[in-house]
Amino acid sequence: MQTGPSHGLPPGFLFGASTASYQIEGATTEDGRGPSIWDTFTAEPGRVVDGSSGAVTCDHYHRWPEDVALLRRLGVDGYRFSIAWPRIQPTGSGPANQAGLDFYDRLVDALLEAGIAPMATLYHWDLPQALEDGGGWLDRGTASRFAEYAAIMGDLLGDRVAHWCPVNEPNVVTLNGYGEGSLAPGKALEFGALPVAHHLLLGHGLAVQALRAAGARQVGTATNHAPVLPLSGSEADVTAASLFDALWNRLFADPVLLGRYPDGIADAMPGPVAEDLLTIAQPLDFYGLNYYNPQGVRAAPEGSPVPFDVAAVPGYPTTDFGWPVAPSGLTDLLVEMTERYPQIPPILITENGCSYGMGPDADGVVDDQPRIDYLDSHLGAVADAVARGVDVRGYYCWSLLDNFEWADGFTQRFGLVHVDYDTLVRTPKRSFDWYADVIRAHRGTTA
Ligand code: GCO
Repeated sequence: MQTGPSHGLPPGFLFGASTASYQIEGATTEDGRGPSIWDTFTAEPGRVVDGSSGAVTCDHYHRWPEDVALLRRLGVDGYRFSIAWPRIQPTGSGPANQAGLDFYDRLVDALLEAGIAPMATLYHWDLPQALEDGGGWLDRGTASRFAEYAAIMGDLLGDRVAHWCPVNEPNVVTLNGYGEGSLAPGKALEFGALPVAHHLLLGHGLAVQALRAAGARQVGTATNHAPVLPLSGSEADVTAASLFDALWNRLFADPVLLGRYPDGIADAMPGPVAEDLLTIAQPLDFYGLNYYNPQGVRAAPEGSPVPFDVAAVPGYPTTDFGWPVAPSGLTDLLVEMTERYPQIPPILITENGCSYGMGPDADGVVDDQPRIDYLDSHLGAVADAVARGVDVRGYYCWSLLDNFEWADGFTQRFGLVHVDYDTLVRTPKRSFDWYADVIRAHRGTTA
């Protein structure tokens, strides 16, 4: 594992940071924004551990110039943000809301003026509630509405956004949003959620086509992937891990990269699956993947709704979120993806980061050395994968700002910048300065 200023990463390697609309923007009822499934979900008692929501969060909607200035100071090559569909189409269809278009138009121009390449995610989970009322991702029509929304954004930003990620983590939406219900829209359909995966994948393919038709430059993905490890060598655990790997990883990567579902899955999918797979398997300019940690799996007790239980892989230090710190898992994942999908396009790490809760000390310094260690080791893991022949072109740290962490509310802090949610004061952490130094050193050594 290489550490040091530039970690031995290749010339032209992109360093970035990531955020998402519902997690940082706030202003959820402003300028014509319609309600999303996360506005509904967070209003339901018990859904979010601290009872919070993204109603205000970082107030990025009003403070975006300050946040762009932070990105400029950080010196990133790229910035990944997401567009709130309910700001663009308040009910998920129909004419675009001009105030919503204007917000992202200004943000993108400010990023370009700062020399930062915008990476736009079209769907980072904030589905317009009106579409959920009509079936949401269980309904095939939502994939068509998504393509219409993609065309609107492609027409507006296609010539200025450098990278497009249509759908963020379709596996998390499927399994956690519709399968077991811990995330919006909070449905616990178990295997009944499989049509959601198909419609998200179909929406991805249709959106790629719409973005390309609008002149988009580089289109890819942002799928959460993890090495899946059986928690014992028992046949039951190995079988359970193989099933979870198929559902968490292959259910989404196989159709996009191979044009087919894993064995036994296609028959469970709705509609003209073979025809849809031709749409889903649009050629991509990059494969974006989000990595946090390997996933441990054991067989579930007899009679459980699904035959696997997931649990943290033991034997690693953990973040404040309890997630294993396993940089070698990132190297393993990148090598495995390249072996499983020999035609995979260049890879971008569209998310990687960690939750550590320290705030400003008496001197106003946020000493988050564990985050520095985490980022250092994971950049080294990327360099190790590159040294083993994997074509990784960039790394986007999750996240620029502390922000609303979904069902965990404000209890987890992933930011390079600390946010005081009472005053909304931003305080760059030591990891912010460290990352800025890494980026400068890399440019210096590879200019
Ligand atoms: C995800 C989402 C992010 C999360 C981050 C930490 O990967 O779940 O893309 O929105 O906030 O990953 O959980």
